[in-house]
Amino acid sequence: MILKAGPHEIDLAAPCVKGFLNVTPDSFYDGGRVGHEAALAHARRMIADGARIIDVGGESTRPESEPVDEAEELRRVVPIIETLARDGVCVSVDTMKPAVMRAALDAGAAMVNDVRALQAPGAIEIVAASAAAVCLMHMQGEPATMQRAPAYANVVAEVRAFLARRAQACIDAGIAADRIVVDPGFGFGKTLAHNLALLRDLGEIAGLRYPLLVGLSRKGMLGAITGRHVGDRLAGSVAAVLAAAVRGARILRVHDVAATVDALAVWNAVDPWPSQRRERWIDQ
Ligand code: 9MG
Repeated sequence: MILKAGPHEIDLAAPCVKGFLNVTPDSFYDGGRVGHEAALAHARRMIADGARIIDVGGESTRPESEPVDEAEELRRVVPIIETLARDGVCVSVDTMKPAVMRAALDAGAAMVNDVRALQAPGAIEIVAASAAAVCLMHMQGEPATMQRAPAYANVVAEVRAFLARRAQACIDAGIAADRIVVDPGFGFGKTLAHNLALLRDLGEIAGLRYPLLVGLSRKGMLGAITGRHVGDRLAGSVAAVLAAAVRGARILRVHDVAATVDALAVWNAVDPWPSQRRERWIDQ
């Protein structure tokens, strides 16, 4: 399975890691050189640790987060994307805004990570007019309110059907299937029970046959299971990544690149991809 992302061809025969860089005030952003250099240093560290893709985001999508205006988001992400893309890094832009997608693609981004799955007017056309890959994520509701009362009749079936519809909309708009990635959106309008059902039955989503991306890193569901604060969720995150990988996840979006790459390498050495066992998970 090869993912085409601009000039990059990413071999997903074994799962790979997408490290993320939040250029937001609570992380690297200070509006000046210091923040810029620190963000670049962190991205380069993640690449050295084995990340295949760097996801750059300038607006938080955490529950209850406040929106950021377009000009500010552009100021945060474009200079970082330009520098990393010039260095040959496969850069993804994490944004919900079509204008930010367009500017990021012009700056060299090779992938768009959209928690709204390109549903904003104009978004799908912008990606279709480029050679970039896209990650289509499922979210119920809006970041500001999505965790207040999430509800589904059958979470796995509903998420799967949504992702199938959005992938088909992309294909209809001219985005080739080998540029499409799908993601169930852990924590985006989901209770712990919903998240666990999705993780348990992730093979259903992998069965769509698009590369499956999963973001579980240090999320609230791991805090709910372990009782640990976000800073102490590394072991839980690595365990969750392995549970996802064994069920067919091909791209793992994480904070902790080195630990995740090592865990995947050990697992892959024991149970090389694609194994008969994993194909069975997906076909179930
Ligand atoms: C931006 N963002 C936060 N969590 C995410 C997840 O699980 N997947 C994707 N694609 N993006 C996410």
